[in-house]
Order: sequence, then structure tokens, then C-alpha cells
Amino acid sequence: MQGSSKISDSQPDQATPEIKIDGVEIRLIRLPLIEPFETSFGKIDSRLIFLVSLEADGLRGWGEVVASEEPRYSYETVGTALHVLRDFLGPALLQGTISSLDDLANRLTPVRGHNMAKAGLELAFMHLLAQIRGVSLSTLIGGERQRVPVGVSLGIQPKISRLLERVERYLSLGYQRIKLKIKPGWDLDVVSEVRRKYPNILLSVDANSAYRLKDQEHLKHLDDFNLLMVEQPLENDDLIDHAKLQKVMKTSLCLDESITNLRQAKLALELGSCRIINIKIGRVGGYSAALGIHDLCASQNVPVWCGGMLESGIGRAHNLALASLRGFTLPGDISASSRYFERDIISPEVTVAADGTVAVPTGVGLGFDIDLDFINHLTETREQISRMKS
Ligand code: OSB
Ligand code: MG
Repeated sequence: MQGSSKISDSQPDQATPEIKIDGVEIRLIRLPLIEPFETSFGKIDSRLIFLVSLEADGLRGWGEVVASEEPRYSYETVGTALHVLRDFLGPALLQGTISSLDDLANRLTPVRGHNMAKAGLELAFMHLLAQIRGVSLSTLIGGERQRVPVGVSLGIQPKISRLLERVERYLSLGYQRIKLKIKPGWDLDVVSEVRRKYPNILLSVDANSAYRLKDQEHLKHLDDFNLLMVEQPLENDDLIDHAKLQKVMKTSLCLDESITNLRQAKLALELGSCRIINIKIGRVGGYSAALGIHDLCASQNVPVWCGGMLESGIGRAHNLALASLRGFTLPGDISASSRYFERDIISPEVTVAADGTVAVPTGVGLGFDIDLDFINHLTETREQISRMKS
């Protein structure tokens, strides 16, 4: 199938060896944000980054659990992920061996939900697998792009003049699409003003579930601004009301929070709940679901793009690999490291070229070096889950 992702294991000599995981390590590090990030559900000024790594055969694979400290975007938090990883998911990987991504995903399936915690392990596993095969993550999953188009997500600002300054700044840095966070009281006037100043840019909005179907007359005014999409206007787990709203709006709706797995994606497309899907590896539970949703959307010509969760460089590197798949036709929320952090935990940092693209690394594994000294310096919590001695 055209546009389909493929984990390259077709040649017999490339068959995955049975991987014996020797240990799971969890670390929490705090990275201050260069400026606060505000959405319809609150404001943060630093990111408690949850890193998870798997050790096997003297190699270490790194992943990131994108949960926030508070259960706003989703019910998961750093605290719930710590509990579920330590007590259930981690130990599940420390029995026997693992032969493939599917095998890993099946191991995690008995635990309901907790997609971000699961995804952290899938990321770490895929980083391990890429190193074992001696390929980049992008190559491992069948990525085809050498560079991916990117946009920026701009939080709610205290004043519209500050927002306009930021729009100007990121456009001048080359970002191909501007996404404005909106909420009741920070929506039509703001979008109208940005559109008036920049009649031709790719512009979208993200409400993070701040509206209800009864607000549809209000939301329909967004049709006046030639937006690329309206992201997740209604409830975080809704598909039906979004389908009703999509019927009366010209602008394409895009779902983020509501698409938590492949079945929800199928339902959304069947119901007509959206015309675009934002894929976040963390929200859907890992690479296996992300690849499945990508393939489904590609088969129906539904554009997808890679969402972001203010990840550190490790999560960002995985996002880049994902976004290199053919179906990721719209700019992703994959900004430069410097958009959020003074200093990243990978080197070189992620940078955005003047044409608004980021290069997909070609080196083995993440394609970035992990700055372990800096990670050690930042580490607030570190736990090791090891195999029981038999
Ligand atoms: O809804 O896409 C979202 C950040 C945290 C939680 C939810 C979202 C976001 C973003 C930022 O929009 C995307 C990024 O640049 O990482
Ligand atoms: Mg969103």
C-alpha cells in the first residue's frame, strides 16, 4: 500500500533477535521553559521531563513519557506514569525476551489505558532496535522524508501585542504554520487580528476542548479566517458532537485529544468527526498505534501531522522520525529546541532551517548524541527496575 509504514524486518538477516531487557531506568529531570506556555487549561513555566530507558546487550534505548504534572490534557500525570511503569509495565518487560514492536505492544496491552507510560517504553524499545539493526529510527519505521515541514504552537498571551510579536518572530525564523491556542475570550478577535496582519500564512487554532456543541454559532465565525484547521474544539473524548460540528463548519476540524488509539481514529473517520488527525505518539500509546493510524489515514487520503507535548530532545527526535513517514503532509508541532529550552539534553540541538523544515537525522538510532552529563546534572529522581535473580 502506498504511504504505508513498514518496520524493516523483511530480509531474513534483518530478523529481530530475541531481545532480553536487562533493566528499565526511570528518571525525572526538570527543564525550565524560556517563557511560560499557556493553553485553555492552564499555564506552566517548566517541564518535568520523564525519561525512560531500556538496557539490553550493553546498549541503552531512550524514550520519553510526555505526561504533564497535572491531569489536564489527559488523565495521565508524571505521578500515574511513575506508578504504572514501576509496578506494572516495567516488570512486564523483564520476563523472557521481546522479538518485535508488536510483541512489546502485546506485553503492555493487559494494562488498560496509560498510553503515555506505554509509549515511553515503545520509544525506548525502538531506539534500542534501531541501534541493534544499525539504522536510524526513521529508516527503522520506513520514513521517506529527509526534511519535515514544521510549525509553531503559540500559547495564550497576556496581550494581543505580545502574540503579534511572537507570530512575527516565528514567521521570520521560517516556521511554515502558526497555530494559536484559543479559549472563550481569546478567540475571534485574536484570530481576526492575526489574519488581518498576515493574510496569506498557514494559520490554525487549537482549543484543547474549551468549547461545547452549544457554542457552534460562535465557532462558525472561525470560518471567516481561512484557517487550515480548528483543533479539538469540543470535549476531550468526544466524536459525535465533533461530527455534528464538522457538518456545519467549512473549516476542517482536526482531532487531537479524542484520538487515543486506532479504533478511535477509525470511528472518527467513519463518523466524519474530523478531516485531519494530529498524531502524538504518547497520546496513542506508542509507535505501533501511531504507525497504524498513519497507515489508516494514508489509505483514505486523510492528512496527518505530528503533534508535540513540549518534549525534550529525546521525545523530539522520536517525533522527527515519525514525521518522516510519507503521510505526514502537514507541518508538525516540532519546533527548534531553542523555542522552549535554554539548553537541550541532546546534541546537536534540533534546529529549524530558514525554509521552515527540520532535517531528519540519518545517524544510527536517534541520530543525536544524548548529553548524559547534563541529564545527570538535572536528575531529580532516578529509579532502576531490574530482573529478578532466578
Ligand atoms: O494540544 O497540541 C496540544 C502542548 C502541551 C499539551 C497539548 C498541546 C501542546 C502544544 C504544544 O500545542 C506543541 C509543542 O510545540 O510541543
Ligand atoms: Mg492540540
